[in-house]
Amino acid sequence: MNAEIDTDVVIVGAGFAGLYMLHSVRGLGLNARVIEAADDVGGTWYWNRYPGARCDVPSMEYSYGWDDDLQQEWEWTERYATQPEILSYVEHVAERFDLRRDITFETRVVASDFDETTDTWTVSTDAGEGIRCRFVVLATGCLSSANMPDFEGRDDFAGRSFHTGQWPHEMVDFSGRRVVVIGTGSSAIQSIPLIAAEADSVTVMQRTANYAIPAHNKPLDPEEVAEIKADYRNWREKARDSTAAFGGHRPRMDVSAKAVPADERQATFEERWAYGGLGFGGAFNDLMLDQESNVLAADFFRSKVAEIVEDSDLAQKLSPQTILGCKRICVDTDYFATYNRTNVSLVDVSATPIERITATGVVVAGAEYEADDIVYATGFDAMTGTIQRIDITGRNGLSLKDKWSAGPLTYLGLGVEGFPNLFLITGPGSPSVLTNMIASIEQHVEWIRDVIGSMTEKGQSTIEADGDAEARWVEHVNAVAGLTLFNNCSSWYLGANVPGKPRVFMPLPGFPDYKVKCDEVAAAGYEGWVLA
Ligand code: FAD
Ligand code: N01
Repeated sequence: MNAEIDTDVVIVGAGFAGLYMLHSVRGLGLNARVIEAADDVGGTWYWNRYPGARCDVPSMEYSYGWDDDLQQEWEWTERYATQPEILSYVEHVAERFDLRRDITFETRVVASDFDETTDTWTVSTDAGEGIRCRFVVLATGCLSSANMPDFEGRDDFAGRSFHTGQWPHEMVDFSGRRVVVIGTGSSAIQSIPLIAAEADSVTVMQRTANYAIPAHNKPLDPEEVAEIKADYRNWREKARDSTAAFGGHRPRMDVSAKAVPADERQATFEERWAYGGLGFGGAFNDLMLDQESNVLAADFFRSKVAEIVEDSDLAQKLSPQTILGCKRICVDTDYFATYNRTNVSLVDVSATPIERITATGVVVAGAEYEADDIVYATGFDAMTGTIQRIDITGRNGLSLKDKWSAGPLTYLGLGVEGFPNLFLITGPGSPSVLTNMIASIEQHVEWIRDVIGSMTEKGQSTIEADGDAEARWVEHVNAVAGLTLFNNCSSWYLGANVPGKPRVFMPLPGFPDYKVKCDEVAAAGYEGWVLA
């Protein structure tokens, strides 16, 4: 059965997930090779260098918790770290744990084929290499394939074009330029205020108005940091007990928005708004479960937009009418106030979509908006897009693309029937993008590490999701999503941002229950998995 292998594990991707996976595999005494398309580590934080890019999960939480010396020694400077600071943290980790020696950069994995006669995978790269291994771990990221709308004439544009997720490494100077920004998601909301402060003019093309809560970003208070570091491990544990695996020290109010008097409700929303950040969504326990409660929060939000934006027509256009939180809530610094500037204007492209791009601008409803630069803040082919760009063939010639043609099917978001020894980190069917992703990544890496360790100890050669367990899991994920309001908008969680993509709610709400389930599965001898 055993064939010659080049390495025990091939890990695809060198972001937070791939790096911790590599370190963990080494800890088992096994070999691993990481293949990374970029020329260095960092993943998201390598690619997304647009102005204003920063995390919206507080830095003290948006960082690894698996090495106490690391978390004690690293000093974050702000409540929400900037992209350069997060990237230098990831680079520090790579250096500190000597990770780069097992990473092949500037190389893309294009295919992976399972050989049933030897129970091995051959991972093929665009450099023409075929790497034979026992296990493959896809640490390819949920938001790592840019969604570039196929506008007619896109390539005719004579100015500069940028996608926020593929931003150049050198500084981009917008001074004196007329800039069109397409999109109003998190990337746009972070970058628009900074671009507007520099550019001659900014024209924002908005298809759907969005919810953004003020960040109230600030330097970290050394006393607060010391307090957290004095008990960092427990502090992180507490965070992992909350729905989104962060903010555990400021939990969701355990009461319905409808159950409290209006003045109390208003005070709670005000307090959450003043504190800032994603915790606004946890003001009450039913904002994502009950439409009426959601409207109460959305009305409060719209009143804030009306307070900030001086032009009432503009405030109206910028006020979302969708379910709050149905698309990922954004966290901003001066986003709405930026529309009070005289050099910023908004074009509504919901009823009249962008018609085409010309050499000199963007055409909407027959009018051309002239531009020197176009910024595509149009998001990602999320969660499945990057995986589906690799030709993965499992047992009996089964291709993952075919298996997922109507939407992703997984067991626990960690594995897929027909694809033995192939693991996904933060795969569809797991909480992933609904959480502090570092927490989700660590939970997955540790689960995968433990199962590989256990198999190696017992001399087992394959693990594969059982078909019935997978079917039941997919049903469970759909049922949980069905209890929420998440299905009520055109979000990337549903694949709705990419034309032709199947509409299936991909992540699973609720980190703590999920984590318990994964632990129970492992404790029961990997229930729902077939080990051979
Ligand atoms: P990634 O960081 O995406 O890394 C995947 C790597 O795999 C990439 O480097 C890619 O080049 C490589 N790769 C993919 N396919 C191949 C292939 N075929 N061959 C070779 N290499 C390949 N999450 C939060 O929880 N909080 C936040 O505040 C937050 N902010 C974000 C801000 C931005 C701008 C974006 C885009 C995302 C943000 N996220 C945030 C989500 C973020 O993606 C995760 O937190 C985390 O960084 C993901 O790490 P990862 O290692 O799983 O994936
Ligand atoms: O992408 P998005 P993003 N014509 O998909 C519009 C994380 N992140 O890069 O809403 C016109 O959210 C699209 O319109 P609509 C975070 O998880 C975090 O901003 O589909 N417009 C939307 O407005 C986030 O959710 C941070 O109608 C088109 C925008 O483009 C995820 O990454 C920062 C269009 C895309 O928004 C993705 O965020 C950045 C078209 N054809 C990212 N196609 C933090 O703050 C798309 N759009 C931590």
